[in-house]
Amino acid sequence: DTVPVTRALLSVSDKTGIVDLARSLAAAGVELVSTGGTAKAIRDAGLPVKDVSELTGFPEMMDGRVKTLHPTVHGGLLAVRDDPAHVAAMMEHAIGAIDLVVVNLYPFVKTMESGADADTVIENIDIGGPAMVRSAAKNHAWVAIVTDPADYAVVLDELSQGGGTTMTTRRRLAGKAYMHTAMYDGAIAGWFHRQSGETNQDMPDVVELRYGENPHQTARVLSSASWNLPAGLPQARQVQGKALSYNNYNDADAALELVAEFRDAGPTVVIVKHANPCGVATATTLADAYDAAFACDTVSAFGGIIALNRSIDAATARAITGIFTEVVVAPGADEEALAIFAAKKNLRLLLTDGLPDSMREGELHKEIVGGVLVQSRDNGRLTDDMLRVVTRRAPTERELADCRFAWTVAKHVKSNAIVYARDGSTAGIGAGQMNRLESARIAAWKAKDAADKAGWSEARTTGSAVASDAFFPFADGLMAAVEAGATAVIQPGGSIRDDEVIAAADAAGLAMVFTGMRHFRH
Ligand code: 93A
Repeated sequence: DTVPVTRALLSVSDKTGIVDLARSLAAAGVELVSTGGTAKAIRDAGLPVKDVSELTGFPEMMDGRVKTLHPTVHGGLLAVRDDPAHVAAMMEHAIGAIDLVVVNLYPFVKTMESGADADTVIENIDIGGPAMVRSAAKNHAWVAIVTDPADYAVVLDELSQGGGTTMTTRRRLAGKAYMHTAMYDGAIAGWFHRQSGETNQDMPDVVELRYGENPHQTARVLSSASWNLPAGLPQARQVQGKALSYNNYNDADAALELVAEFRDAGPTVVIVKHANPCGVATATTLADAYDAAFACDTVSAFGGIIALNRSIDAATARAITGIFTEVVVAPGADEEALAIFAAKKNLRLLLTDGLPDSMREGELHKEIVGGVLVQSRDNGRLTDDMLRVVTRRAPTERELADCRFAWTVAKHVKSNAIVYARDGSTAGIGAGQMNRLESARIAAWKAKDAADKAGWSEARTTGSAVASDAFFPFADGLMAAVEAGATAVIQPGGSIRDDEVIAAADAAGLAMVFTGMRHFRH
């Protein structure tokens, strides 16, 4: 499967190493064919080279837009050399085979990043180059395609050893070639997407961040229209404040994802710290929702990340700026609100293009040693027919509404998650503990602490509904909720001790519903 190289076509924008390559190829007796600028570079070095226009019988024309787009070139690249019909066609039309193609493309990304005008950027969309790359890569059974100067040595090495390129190398180079054109088209698609003005025009596809989760880690954020992602933080318009850090992105995304669950609900505010919500509320006005969310945990809310499900008004902006907040994300803000935020120079304000669909398809990736774990997004949605009342007492309408609310929030809390809610507002959140009992206790303790700080006579867990992201393995976690004053429980069910847990709930007069679905988030 070694294919000798008799003729090579060289057409490169990045001319790094091309003359050396041409010299070695010429020395090995390879005939060189080349496009204008590349041919000149080779000729200037005193090496023999044939112009592609001599092959095609056409001059390079239309500012070089049409140089290699010709059957003589593509026939020479695509012909199956042991197919008699292909060989006959080559003979009939005087098409000579091309065994090696060295191409790299017009510098689209460099031109775009230099701030060039649209006409210049468009002129740097390579057409003939990718066509040759793809033709040669398709026909890698006969043709070697090199798109990276780093591979020149590999090809020369093989030529010097056995007089031809090996199938193993040609196959590898073909894969690399398609990746090259795919990335190239992805960058072009991204540029067009941004031109349409729907997104932040300043946002390149890759933004280097100062550091990662910790200062000794490197980080960047990628955004690409070609990945078919919904508009999120990378495309949001940042109105003010310093550039977002890695942790800002991570936390703000957690807040945005949670508030997106309330896209069609009343005014809703989410406050996030370290990727966990520390207060979530839905109310009649956005300012009331903020107050209720803030009241859930006034300590953690300091330096928090806030996401809102509708355009921010002045009253809400005033409330938010009452304490130090890192990031605010919302679909919009009115003039008065913008002016209020402007006085807080350090606050990063991001306006998104609406809210993402919380039920959209998508995959989550996590590196593990030796591989990558991939799962689909947690799009489990609670519907009425899933709810099963397991206690003697059924929840009241208000309890059921709070159960649903707490359940939605719990989906976005790291496991083990326990969320108390009352009247459309979280009352206490327990996150990330290694056992459920501790999460239940922490959530209740935090609710009590909030009540003490606010001077309320009782914690808001009194009369609340409590959601658990997975089943209570024992009755103890449930009893902690009873002690905190919860009157209704929503949980998946499915423990071998469900009977014990249900009996404990009945004994305490609780109403409990099973969902049959859990929301682990690790
Ligand atoms: O303008 S093109 O899209 N039309 C073509 O027919 C064509 N053929 C090669 N661009 C074309 N190329 C590109 O020209 C190659 O991909 C390479 O990047 C560049 C090399 O031009 P030169 O040899 O004149 O510097």
